[in-house]
Amino acid sequence: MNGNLDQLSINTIRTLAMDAVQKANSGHPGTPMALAPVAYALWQRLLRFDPDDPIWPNRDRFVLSNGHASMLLYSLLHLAEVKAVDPNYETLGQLSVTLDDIKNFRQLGSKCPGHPEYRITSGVETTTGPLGQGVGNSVGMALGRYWLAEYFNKPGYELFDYNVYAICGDGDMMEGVSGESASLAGHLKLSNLCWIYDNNHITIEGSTKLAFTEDVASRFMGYGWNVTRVGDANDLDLLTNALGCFLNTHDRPTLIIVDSHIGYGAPHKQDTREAHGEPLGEDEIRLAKRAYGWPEDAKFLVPDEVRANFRNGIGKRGKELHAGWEALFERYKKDFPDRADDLRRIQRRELPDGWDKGLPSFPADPKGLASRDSSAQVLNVVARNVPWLIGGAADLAPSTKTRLTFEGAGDFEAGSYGGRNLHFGIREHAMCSILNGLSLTKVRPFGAGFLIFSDYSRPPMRLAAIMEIPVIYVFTHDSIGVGEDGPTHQPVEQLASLRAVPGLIVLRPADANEVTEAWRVIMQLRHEPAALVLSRQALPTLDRSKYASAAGLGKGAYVLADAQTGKPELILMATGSEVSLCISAYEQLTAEGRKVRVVSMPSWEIFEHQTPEYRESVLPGSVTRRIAVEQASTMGWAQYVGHAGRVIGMKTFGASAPLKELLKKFGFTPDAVVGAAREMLAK
Ligand SMILES: Cc1ncc(C[n+]2csc(CCOP(=O)(O)OP(=O)(O)O)c2C)c(N)n1
Ligand SMILES: [Mg+2]
Repeated sequence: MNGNLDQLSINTIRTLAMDAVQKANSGHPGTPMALAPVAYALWQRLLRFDPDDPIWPNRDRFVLSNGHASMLLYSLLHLAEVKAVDPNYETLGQLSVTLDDIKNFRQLGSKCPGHPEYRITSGVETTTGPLGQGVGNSVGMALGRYWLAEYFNKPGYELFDYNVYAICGDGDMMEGVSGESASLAGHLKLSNLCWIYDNNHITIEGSTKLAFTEDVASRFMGYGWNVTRVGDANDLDLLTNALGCFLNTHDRPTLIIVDSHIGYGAPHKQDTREAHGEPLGEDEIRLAKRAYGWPEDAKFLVPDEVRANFRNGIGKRGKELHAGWEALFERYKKDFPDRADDLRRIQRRELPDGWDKGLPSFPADPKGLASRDSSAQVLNVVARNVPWLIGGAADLAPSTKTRLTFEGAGDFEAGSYGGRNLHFGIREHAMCSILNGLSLTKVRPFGAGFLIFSDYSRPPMRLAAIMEIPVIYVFTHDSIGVGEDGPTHQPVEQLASLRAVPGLIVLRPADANEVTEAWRVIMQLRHEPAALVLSRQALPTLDRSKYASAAGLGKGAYVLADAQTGKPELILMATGSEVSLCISAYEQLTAEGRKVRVVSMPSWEIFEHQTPEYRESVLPGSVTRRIAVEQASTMGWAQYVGHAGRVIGMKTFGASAPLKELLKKFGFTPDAVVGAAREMLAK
């Protein structure tokens, strides 16, 4: 009888997906139909997940990297009766995904948006849809478990031993980020990681013969993975054996290649590209239901015994495992109260007490230091105070100065997973995708590289912003200040493009003390990713007894220097290295009797969060003579300088030359700024 119950449950997943896509008149029915048995075997027989508490810290993670197959996940969340969690991490008792949500698939307000979205739907571990990201995230989640285990587990207290499962398709396999991530996962021997590859030979344009004929198994064996095959996606026992093989592999990640038939059971659409992304049509649905032995005219049918089946399967197992873990944690709390408190804070994205103690303040110094160097000092203090701040660079730690150098910081390596310095290799895309996975694991991750190569990281950065997770990016070598490396390494349009990402906080501090304040702001973010943009070259440390305190950075922009008396005639505004340039121009103009204000503007986004009154006090509407100075694309500055204003920025790529010559060539000298100001004042 159980065989029938399995089949009935699998067909419930299939028909819910078919019906939801048909009703929405858009979506992807074929892959949920094909993968229903795969996901069912995993969820019912193996997954350690408590539907009553989908954020239990040691739950197994399930990632649907082929996010277009979202109805597969929504059906599972509904049938397993996963409960909703509110933003305060409280479970609400109600279902995360109701049958009505499924009936409103892809409609405004439904918990079932087109692609799975973390934060919208409890039980969705990460937002997927951009192919390759989910599997990239899964590496971060797996890596995160190793780190958490080193930090929290004690003899007799195996608090963290969860596994990470990711289902992926041909598209995920083709995207480079999956290769980067898999390479690193193999190198690190993350044996808690299992990818299940839906080898259906179909993508949007048709057969994979068009563009994808590589030997995936060989490739993954080359990465150091354990590779196994399931020749029939409908064979639950084969699937269970393959998953067992994963569980018994302790020295490497596992790839299970599953041969499946997209649109399984639909007589005219199975194995076709049409099954990928179009509703099947009422007639075809009826025929597929007939093939499943399903009532042909029933819609959104969930037999009672199927609900009971999930309750007795994943529901019962998850509840027991979770209860066992909670009992263990109760004892842990008594034996290791500090660590237990750390875990509570991590889960709520809270900082430890004293997280900001010892933050450096820097004395005035006309020569100064590069903001990457001041950041190195601040980061090392913060990281000592916040044990779960971990990260690394894409092979650029010596250049980005992001290495944690204090005693005990250590390196995260295969077989030695307690270190806090990660080594991503030259894989910017995977790095940021992995950072998302780490952040979803709730440790506080940072990743570093050259600002120019933020372009290689944009897809996961964008997803961090969509998911509202506080990933930290440290981007150095932020302008033509790079000098001799030339235009390939000199960012121009990167600042504007990062500022264009909704929710991403971009900070470009002007000197060492602004760097300290920037880290103070970044560490307190709980729902926004932040990009800290730093210079390679030295920046003068401004004399804060003469100019305003760097604490103004907390408001995004602040009046750094002002007219000696009365209202300013002109405002100079800048970020980063150009702030001290504006200060030089200010001193000269002030000596000439001009009334000038300098506004340091390290973060547009934070400034935009301030009250209209504060913004008006910094940039009064009545002062229309305004000049912005930034070694970057001028795009976006018009909103601050207005019609009468001017922007001194980059209109072309840079060039390879010593910095001094570049500054002259591109007009970033005190004389050029003073000249522009005089011209404007003469009008
Ligand atoms: C990065 C990215 N590029 C393109 C797309 C558009 N897209 C969505 S699904 C898909 C085909 C995916 O094929 P496969 O992974 O084999 O999925 P299947 O049809 O087998 O479910 C494409 C190109 C996307 N979602 N993400
Ligand atoms: Mg495919």
